[in-house]
Amino acid sequence: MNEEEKYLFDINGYIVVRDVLTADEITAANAAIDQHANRIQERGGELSLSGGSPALRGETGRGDLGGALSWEKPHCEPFRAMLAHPRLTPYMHEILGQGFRMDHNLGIITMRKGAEGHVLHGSSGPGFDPHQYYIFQNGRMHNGLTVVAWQLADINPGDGGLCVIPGSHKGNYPCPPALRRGETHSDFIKQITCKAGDVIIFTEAVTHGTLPWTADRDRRTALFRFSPGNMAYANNYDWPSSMLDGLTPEQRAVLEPPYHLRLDRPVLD
Ligand SMILES: O=C(O)CCC(=O)C(=O)O
Repeated sequence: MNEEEKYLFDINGYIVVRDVLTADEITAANAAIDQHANRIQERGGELSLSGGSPALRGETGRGDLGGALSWEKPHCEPFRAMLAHPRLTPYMHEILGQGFRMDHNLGIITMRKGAEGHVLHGSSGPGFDPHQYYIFQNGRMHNGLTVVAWQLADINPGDGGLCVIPGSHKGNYPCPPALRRGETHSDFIKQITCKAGDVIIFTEAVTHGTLPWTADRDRRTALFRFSPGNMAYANNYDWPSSMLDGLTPEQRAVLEPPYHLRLDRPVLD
């Protein structure tokens, strides 16, 4: 992570790393999703994410697809390769520190044309959230829960998808409810555009959400959440053997439970 990227992450709370996946890798990941498309669960009713906001309303819910790290070979492989990807590891070391770990299991987000958005949320002020934070101390940043979102389809201006209020990870006042619902000051809400193969990394402290999906092509994002190696947000890190079997030592290192580096925690090169 170079000085320019550190600067951008520090002021915005997110960064886009371009062209991480090759065309073949994108094709393989999408083929794996196609193969399991009958397991996509579209949110509706109480699981709706738009909070009744007219600005975020849609005709369908967001599609969620889990379990990809346990899928049969070759379909698990494109996603397992994202766990400890050599292009991403230097960013994770800078943002989360050595020994970083997967905190929440991988979730694939799909959105069809007309899918609703998601109310903005984030964990900056007024209180300090000891699991999801952004602080800068002793010449470097320290982050709690951090999202790594792999894009498997293009996201062009106006399509919708992930949006953030840049810089809000340093906010001290609560985000006003109407702003969280996308109903006021929408010029401060930035849609993050990218190409298939790009990766967006953002701190859970930055206020973020989802804009309704308007493109004919489906949105497809493989979303991981990572924490520093000493801590956990989620209450489960007893990963099933179907997920662990056949992993490389590097991929397995990222699935270690939380504990101190000093206790022989495996560290990626
Ligand atoms: O649409 C996105 O990428 C944001 C998802 C999100 O913030 C969440 O699921 O909590």
